[in-house]
Amino acid sequence: MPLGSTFDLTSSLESTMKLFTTSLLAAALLTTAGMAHAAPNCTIKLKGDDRMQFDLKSVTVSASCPSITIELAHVGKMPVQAMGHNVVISATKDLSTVAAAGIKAGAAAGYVPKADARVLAATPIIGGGAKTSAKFAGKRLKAGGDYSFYCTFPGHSAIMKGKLVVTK
Ligand SMILES: [Cu+2]
Repeated sequence: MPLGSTFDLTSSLESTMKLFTTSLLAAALLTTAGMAHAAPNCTIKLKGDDRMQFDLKSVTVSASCPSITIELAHVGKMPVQAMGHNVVISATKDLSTVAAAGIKAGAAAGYVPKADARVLAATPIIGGGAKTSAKFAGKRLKAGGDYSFYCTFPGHSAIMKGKLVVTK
């Protein structure tokens, strides 16, 4: 049927145009997402609670940040002696040895080994209701490296830990 084929041709042209428009839209969206992604995150914001938990399992920061700020809020009520929390950053491979060295360093040292090159950053230990922070240079991290954040209060690092993803 000649009439039918004409109709089909128009219809297929229309769908080609629609597809083209959709592709353009998708490309524009991808570009926007790409730009948003490029804005570097220079803050590690974590909450610790009385259940020995951090609120995040993964945080992404950029190695290009001149300074990265760790912000820790203890949203629990328990005292620092019973449920103290801090945030320590190291290569993931050093997590267990740094945590062990922290326990050895003791409460007076905030459970962080002093002058230890494996420790890339560490906040003080805080109890329920308190907040603390620490800063370190982004250049201490390598994009694509395998890093972790964790709490070195005795017994906490097995659960209170997460992945620090580092972008360029
Ligand atoms: Cu802790």
